[in-house]
Amino acid sequence: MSIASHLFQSIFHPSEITALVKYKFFKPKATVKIRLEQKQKIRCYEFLDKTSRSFAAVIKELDDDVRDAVCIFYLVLRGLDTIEDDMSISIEKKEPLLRSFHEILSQKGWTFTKSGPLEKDRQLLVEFDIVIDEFLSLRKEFRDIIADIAKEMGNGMADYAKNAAHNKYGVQNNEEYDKYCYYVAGLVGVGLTCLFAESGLENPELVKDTELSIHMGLFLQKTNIIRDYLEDLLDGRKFWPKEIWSNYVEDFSDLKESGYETEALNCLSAIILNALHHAPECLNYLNKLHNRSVFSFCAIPQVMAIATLALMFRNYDTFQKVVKIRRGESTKLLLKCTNIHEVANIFREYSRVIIRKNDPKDPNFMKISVACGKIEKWCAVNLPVTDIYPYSTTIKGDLFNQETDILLFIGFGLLALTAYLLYYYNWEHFSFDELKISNIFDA
Ligand code: D61
Ligand code: MG
Repeated sequence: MSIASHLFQSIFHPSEITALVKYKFFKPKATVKIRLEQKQKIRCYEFLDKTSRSFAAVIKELDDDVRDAVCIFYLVLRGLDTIEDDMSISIEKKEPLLRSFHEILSQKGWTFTKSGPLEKDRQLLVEFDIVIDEFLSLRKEFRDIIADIAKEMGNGMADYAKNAAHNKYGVQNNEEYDKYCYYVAGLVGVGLTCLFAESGLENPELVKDTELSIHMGLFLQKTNIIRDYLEDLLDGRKFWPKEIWSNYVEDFSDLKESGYETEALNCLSAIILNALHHAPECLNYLNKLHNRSVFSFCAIPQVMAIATLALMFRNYDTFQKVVKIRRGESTKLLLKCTNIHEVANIFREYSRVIIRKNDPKDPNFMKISVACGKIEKWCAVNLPVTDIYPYSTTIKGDLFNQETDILLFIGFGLLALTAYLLYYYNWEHFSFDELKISNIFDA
């Protein structure tokens, strides 16, 4: 989508328009300086852009000391996940590949060309020898952290992949749900904390608090799992635990069927409630960080996750398509993620969005109030009094506060631009073909 359509989506949210303009034209972009002869490293950063749009941006903003290690960590695990996700690879081939992936990392020249043709990241494995070379050029401490996580994750993924019941019936109970999320995302949090500590950017004490690192991953992964209900179901995967959905429907696929709207929305509340329990612990983790670049790197995905949960909450679209926050909204959040006060305020504002949408007829009404109350409490205990507003001022109702100024500013700006264009193009010879809105913004 072009910037013009992102601006259009935010037409009734002037602060988002300001954020989009600020981000596009005024924010200095991260420049990863790589010497031209370091062709393999350049290729790795190209892969990072190709395989992850959301994580690529935050990884590139990290300080030099840790950026390459995190980039390679990402590509290694994306490679592993591409094998895990590929339904065209038989379990006989998949299991040993997943279990030995940490050893493959030191086999120079190893590539994998047998991914299914539709696998979106298959090229990464086709050129995996490049990732291996870059992995081997990292210092030993970083290599050990990455290999240890790949070993545990690969074995965890293999256990699930060969579990026939898991493949047929999906995740059964909440314990299994947490365990699966631990392998695929909690461990990423653990590995990242080790990389930050090893690079000297963060306090090594953080490594000891493994549970906090795990919560960071679980909050992100569970948000993805909730959001991807339909996509995963169509691919034959069921990550929502049966312990939750069986309270509402007989069959997991009923959630999307007409006639089950109330059950679906109540079930959605239950699974969002489960994810919300991680939120205060994520704030605890973020509160312990010192380095500015590490902080933004960790906080941005978390803030996007709580915004996505708030958008999905009691929103039936979740069962019909992939619900996404507007680009303007995500850009606004991204620009705000500079310190714990801003981030905690964002968490609190979205928890208030959830509270506003909460329905007394929902069986989880009380539990949701309590979970949101815990976020409020975190803020009350940890933020200075000056940060506590009685009511949200920046997310809802934004047309009637300080943002009216911004709206006026943009209105006048557009008026001035139109006047200038009319003058420039000479009104008498004016032809609409020459004025392509998208070109103006893309320039
Ligand atoms: C701080 C900052 C970022 C964090 C964090 C703490 C803790 C955990 C995570 C990021 C990981 C969150 C994963 C959420 C997205 N889920 C997936 O990508 C699923 O695959 C999981 C296995 C591969 C993990 C790859 C990964 C992801 C993010 C990273 C990273 C590695 C390394 C460094 C930084 C961020 C999902 O993938 C679907 C897909 O193909 O897109 C799946 O298969 O379930
Ligand atoms: Mg996967």
